[in-house]
Parts: sequence; structure tokens; C-alpha cells
Amino acid sequence: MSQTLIENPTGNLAVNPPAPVERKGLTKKEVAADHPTWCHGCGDFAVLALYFKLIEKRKIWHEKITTVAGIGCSSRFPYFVQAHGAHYLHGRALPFASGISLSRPDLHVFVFGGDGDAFSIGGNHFNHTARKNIKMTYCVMDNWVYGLTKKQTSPTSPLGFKSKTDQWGAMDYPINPMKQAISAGATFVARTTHTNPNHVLQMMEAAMDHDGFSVLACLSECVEFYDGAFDASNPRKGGVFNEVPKTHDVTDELAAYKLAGEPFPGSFGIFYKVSKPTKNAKEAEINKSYQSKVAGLKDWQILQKNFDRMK
Ligand SMILES: Cc1ncc(C[n+]2csc(CCOP(=O)(O)OP(=O)(O)O)c2C)c(N)n1
Ligand code: SF4
Ligand SMILES: [Mg+2]
Repeated sequence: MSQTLIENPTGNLAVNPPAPVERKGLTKKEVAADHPTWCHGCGDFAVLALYFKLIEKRKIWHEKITTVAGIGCSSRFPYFVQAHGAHYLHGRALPFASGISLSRPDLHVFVFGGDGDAFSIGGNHFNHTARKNIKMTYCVMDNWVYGLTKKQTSPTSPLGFKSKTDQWGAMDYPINPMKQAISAGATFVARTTHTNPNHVLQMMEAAMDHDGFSVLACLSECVEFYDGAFDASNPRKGGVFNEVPKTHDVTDELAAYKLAGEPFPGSFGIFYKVSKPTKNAKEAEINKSYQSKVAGLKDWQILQKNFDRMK
């Protein structure tokens, strides 16, 4: 490519930068990694396909894709995305993702995982990430069971569900992911299902555009250990898919709880969305003010200042 030398205001010759080249959105082929190892018919395939669609549609470049997960069938997600990501510890995806989100404001972090990962072992991290309102999107792929470990009761398994840990049927009341997310402080809470691809993509986009902790509860059927769990929400299986009524006020917390309390299959769409300062913005403000106080000092001098302050 030819470059032109131009004279800059100081009178020196500088290289005229080449005109920026318009980058095309990545194709599925360019972001798809290993062939997913999920069972044939698993709902997780649809979620992955729509994540690829989102990457393509929203032109998220390779170097900006950040996919984090914990452990579980659904959490195998980052393996199948040819970009930056981490398959982290069971239930610990959110603290790991928080570090990335807080240190890299140029990225949007996506976290994927299962109902066990989110609400059992990772339950406390879920609550604390929500109350801190750390900017990221958490897509909980809820199949009402532990899939990877072959059918144990999960925190969202309905009463009476027979599993390897509850052979007479689950006796503990399930948690309600939507109520949990709203009460913990998530500022965007939406619900979708793997059987409605357009809706999943629409919700992923809305979640990504939200400046704060966005939770997307996505029904994703485990055909191996909980076949037919979500038939009542699937019109192709005789069920009904009802969208959140147009009259619903997404800033009304009580109205959101009301929607969350509907019996299955309930409604799909955005239940709750409010604007609140993020931890990202608050930390950035503190960093800016501190940096102005230590301007010109060497790293060791800043360290020394901190040690002296702690004496
Ligand atoms: C600390 C720890 N405890 C337990 C396990 C075993 N384990 C792996 S995945 C999993 C549950 C997965 O269920 P879920 O998060 O719902 O994901 P799914 O497989 O259903 O997608 C468990 C208990 C583990 N890997 N690490
Ligand atoms: S066990 Fe269930 S959740 Fe896991 S891959 Fe198979 S169908 Fe999907
Ligand atoms: Mg599960």
C-alpha cells in the first residue's frame, strides 16, 4: 500500500495514515471452534448458534469477543467459540468475568452457564455480582437439572422431579431465577427459550446493550435427562409462548415480580430494566482521581506512598 508523506504543523514530515478499511462482521465459520460435544438435540446448540449470529450481526471482532463460563454441559460454551474466553471453576465464572469487565472497558463480557452453576454453587457470586451492577451479560441456560453429572436435582428442578439425588421426587422448593435476579439487584432481567431463535437473539442484543449486569434466563432443554421439560412453552409441542405484555412497565419492580410469579410457562421478554451507575463507572472515577494525585511519580514511589499511609 502506498503511503504519502505530509508536512505536519511542526514542519516535520509524517506518514499519512492509510484510510481505515471497513471490517466485515465475522462469519459463523470464523468464530466456530471445535464441534460441540453436546448430545444430539440439546437446547444448548441453539444458544450457541444465536451467539454466533449476535457476533456476526453486531460486528464483534475476534479480539473483543469474551466468553466466560463455569462448569457444566452449558458451561462448555467457550470451547466452541474461536476467540478469547475461559472455562473456569464450577460456580466461579462471575468473579472471573468481573475482573475482565472492570479492567477492560472496551469489551462486553458474556458469561454462559447452567442453573446449577448459577444458583447452587455459584449462588452467592450471582447475588454479589448483581448488587455491584458490574457490566456484563449472564446467560443462564436453565434445563432444570444437572446435565453434565448425569441427572441430579438442581435448584430449579420442580417439586416431584425424580433424579439420582431425589429418587422419590424433589422435595425442596425450587428457586425462581427471575425473582432471584431482580431481588439481588440485577438491572436487566429477561427470559427467553431456546425454541424461539428470533426471541433469543433479540434478548441477547438487548442484554448486551444494557449498561449494567444483565441477566438472561434462557430455557435450554436437556433431552438426555429432562426430556420434554419445557413442552408447555413450545407451540410446536402444543404449548404456548406468551411475550411480556406491551403494557408492562419494565421499570416497575413489583410488576416484574408479578410476571416472575406466573405459573409455567409464564411470559417471555424483558421483565425488568433500570438504569443505575455501574461498579465499572464508579471505579473508573476513583482511578481517574487517584491517578491525578500520583501523576509524575514512579511505580515504586506510589507503592511507598501506600505503605507510608498504612503505617
Ligand atoms: C467444586 C465442584 N463441585 C462439583 C462439581 C461437579 N459438577 C460439575 S458440573 C455440575 C452441575 C452442572 O449443572 P448445571 O450448572 O445446571 O449445568 P448443565 O450441565 O445442566 O448445563 C456439578 C455438580 C465440580 N465440577 N466442581
Ligand atoms: S446431558 Fe443434557 S445438557 Fe448435557 S449435552 Fe446432553 S442434552 Fe445437553
Ligand atoms: Mg442444568
